[in-house]
Amino acid sequence: MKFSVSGRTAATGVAAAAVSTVMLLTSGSLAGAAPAPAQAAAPDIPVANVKAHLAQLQSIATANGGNRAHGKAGYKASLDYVKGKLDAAGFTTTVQTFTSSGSTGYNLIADWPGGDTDHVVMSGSHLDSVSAGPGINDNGSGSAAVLETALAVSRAGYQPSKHLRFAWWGAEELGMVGSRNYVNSLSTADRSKISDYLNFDMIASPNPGYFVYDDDPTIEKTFKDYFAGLNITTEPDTEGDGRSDHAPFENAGIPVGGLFSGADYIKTAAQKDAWGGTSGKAFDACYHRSCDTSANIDDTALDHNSDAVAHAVWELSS
Ligand code: DTR
Ligand code: CA
Ligand code: ZN
Ligand code: ZN
Repeated sequence: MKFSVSGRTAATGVAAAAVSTVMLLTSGSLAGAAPAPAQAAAPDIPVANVKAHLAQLQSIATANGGNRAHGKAGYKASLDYVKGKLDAAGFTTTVQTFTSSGSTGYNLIADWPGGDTDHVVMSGSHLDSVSAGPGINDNGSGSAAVLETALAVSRAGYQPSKHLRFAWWGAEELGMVGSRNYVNSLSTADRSKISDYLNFDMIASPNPGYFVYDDDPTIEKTFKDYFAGLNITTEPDTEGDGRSDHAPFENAGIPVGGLFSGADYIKTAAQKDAWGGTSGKAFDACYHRSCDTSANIDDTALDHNSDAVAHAVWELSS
């Protein structure tokens, strides 16, 4: 695995010992106000901002053969878009490369300077789509929510006690390839420094459910308490066990959690009573299809889940 730091490729030898290669603090002014105290509550995440990122990802797919899949131009263009926003906001970004199915894959890692690097709260989402379509819900929604949360950290000048790291994974659709490469590239010591890994993969399904990963109990409670405060019922995400980028972290013994709004499973009558929408229909009928476009998004679910991402990041890192 190679590491490219802010456009320069730091050709390294064996990846295993190189995970903490030189990370060049990127230029770019911090847009935030005076640093926010660690215990401050998370800000509201403007859903309009999240939707603007989704519009950009849709445009990128449209301009690149209709998808943002691993090994295609649309994926790298998506990564360049996200990286540009983060570099401008003062993050230290690193692009990790790997090879899968004969093509180069890319992970984007963004570290927010400050905080105790022996205790890292990490949030991630896969940025790739399937080749059948633009992947706006799967998983532009998670990628855009994590991006806007990172930008909110910058705007707030947030300085939590723990270190914040954000990631956008390549080649999840090929079997969590990018995230597995990242975890495998970490030394045992660096793995042990990640106190929480939060995963967001499909969080704006058009017929949404509100599912919370039932893996680490502290992370699960953080999300469940947040939604309880909104009087929104949640259910444990049992569908997704082992099916997204939290799996390599969990297999390495790292506490994981996350949110999910549903895929091709069918919403029951009881779930319709709790969440609205349509029973007897899939949570996302465009899952892995060409119709997973900007029109395939429920704005309310996107808003609530984006705010929940920020809440958990603030809560777990303070
Ligand atoms: N977002 C899916 C992986 C996934 C996560 N949770 C579930 C539940 C049911 C089906 C699939 C999934 C993907 O990237 O393919
Ligand atoms: Ca919001
Ligand atoms: Zn998928
Ligand atoms: Zn996905």
